[in-house]
Amino acid sequence: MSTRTPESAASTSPAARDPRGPGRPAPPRPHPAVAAGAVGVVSAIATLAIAELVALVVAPAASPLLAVGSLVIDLVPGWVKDLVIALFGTNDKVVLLLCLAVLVAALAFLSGLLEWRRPPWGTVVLGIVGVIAVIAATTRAGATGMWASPTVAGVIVGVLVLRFGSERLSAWIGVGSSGRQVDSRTAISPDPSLADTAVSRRRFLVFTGATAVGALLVGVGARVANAAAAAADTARRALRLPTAATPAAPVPAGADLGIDGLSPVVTPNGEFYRIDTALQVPGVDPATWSLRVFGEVEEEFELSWDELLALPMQESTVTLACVSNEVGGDLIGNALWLGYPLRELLARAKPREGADMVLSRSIDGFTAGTPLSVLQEEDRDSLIAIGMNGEPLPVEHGFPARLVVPGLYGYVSATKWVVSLEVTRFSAASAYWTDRGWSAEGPVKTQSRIDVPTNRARVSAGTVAVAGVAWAQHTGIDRVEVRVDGGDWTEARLATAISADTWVQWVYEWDATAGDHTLQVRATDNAGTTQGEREVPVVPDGAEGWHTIDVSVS
Ligand SMILES: Nc1nc2c(c(=O)[nH]1)N[C@H]1C(S)=C(S)[C@@H](COP(=O)(O)O)O[C@H]1N2
Ligand SMILES: [Mo]
Repeated sequence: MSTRTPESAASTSPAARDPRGPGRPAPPRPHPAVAAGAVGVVSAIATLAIAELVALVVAPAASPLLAVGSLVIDLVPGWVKDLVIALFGTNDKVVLLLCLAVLVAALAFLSGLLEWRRPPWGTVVLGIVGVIAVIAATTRAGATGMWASPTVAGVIVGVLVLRFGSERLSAWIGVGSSGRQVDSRTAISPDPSLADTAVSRRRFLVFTGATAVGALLVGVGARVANAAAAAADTARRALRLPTAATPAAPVPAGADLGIDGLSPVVTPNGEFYRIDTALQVPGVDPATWSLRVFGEVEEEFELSWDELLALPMQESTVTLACVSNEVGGDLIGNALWLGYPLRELLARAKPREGADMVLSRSIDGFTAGTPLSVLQEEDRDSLIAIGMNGEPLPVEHGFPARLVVPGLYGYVSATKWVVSLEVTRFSAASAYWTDRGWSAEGPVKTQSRIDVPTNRARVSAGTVAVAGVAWAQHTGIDRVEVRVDGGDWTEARLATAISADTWVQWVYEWDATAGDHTLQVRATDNAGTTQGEREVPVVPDGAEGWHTIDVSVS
């Protein structure tokens, strides 16, 4: 349909004139059934857009589009598949998607028409399609009940669009019962004057047009992000990690004291803390991933995923800590990383004289600035890591590749979803958190934490195991001391540390007497530094102070 200006309307043919009007030309009307069907199509687009958006948060594979497509592939009889493949070859998936699109468009058109002519039958059609999509989504491999939520949210929004759109259409050209009659109960103006018609026409067009544009933008954006996440997921599942050319020494016997409630010496991936600025975890397909090494170097280069995998890998157990970890906090974890030494990559790039920083960048724009000299140290296992505790990096921990640097807080070193390393200078570049008030350099501070008993616990009198972890990555812990009610410091027993790059468990057998008591811990590292009493907030370079808990003994 076209819009007309008053000037062009003057020459309009009599056929376009409203027979009821005072001789002025009426705005053009679409065929009512076409407009009603269009409402159905817009409602379907809105349904799919919202579903894709929710699937982004829930699980990429929970998208009804994907779920129904996969269900159809599973249900289609073999001879149809053979026929389609014979006719279209490797384009069979494209054909399937096109068939689905035609089917969805036809159903959408029908639902719009029905909602206008015989409400609420359009809603019923949308509901039935929704139920089929929910079944498809919740019966997929690995699905949970939550996988219904994208479809449910989409259908709710779709129904609203369908009803509202039909109402606006009725207000403009009347209710479509039997295609002719006008129902005065639902039509806002059953016999509209020309002015009313123009207003309701505009309202209808604005609503359907704006909804269509908004839903298309949201839907296409969410689908693209979902496709990336799904590709990353599939690639991760298919990945077999290379074996380490330099394996880590096994975890020494006696590294884990096996005390109930004490943090395990190696943190399982599912329990590992997660900190990042990503609202939506970036989905990075290794097939399209590469690492660019550039800046103040003699030899810029780009490393593909296959090239990285072919390099001799090294394993190292390293405790990662967040600068935002409060005294006693849990933003710290210890894992076995598999990766390639950054020192080797930098040696290949040949940094120029005067460069002192490596600015690593994530695919989502996050940056960290790490001292070049730290990354070049021979005896420090700074890695570009692809494995975590024997698995490919979990997507939320940086798949396909991230940095791990022993002894530095994550915000200055541990870039996840890393895509480039720029050799530069602290005087020339600043990283994400440095621009937000945090210190440019972030060496980990020596710290200790009491895990058991927990703060305000009630324990029985007698021998109580007071236990926890202590860390001073890349320096190592020399001793841990505990004191009760501000008394003398007593040395706790240290477990065997995996290495100076990891935390170490400790335990103190406390002879607890009835009453309320305060327990405190402090660690001394291998450089001779003992944690001080002074409390320092996390901003700008990490918290300080003694972890202190209260327990009640009876
Ligand atoms: N891309 C990206 N990488 C990042 C961050 C981020 O926000 N984005 N946060 C960093 C911070 S502050 C920390 S403490 C560690 C946390 O890593 P984890 O989530 O694997 O525990 O990742 C670092 N790497
Ligand atoms: Mo952090």
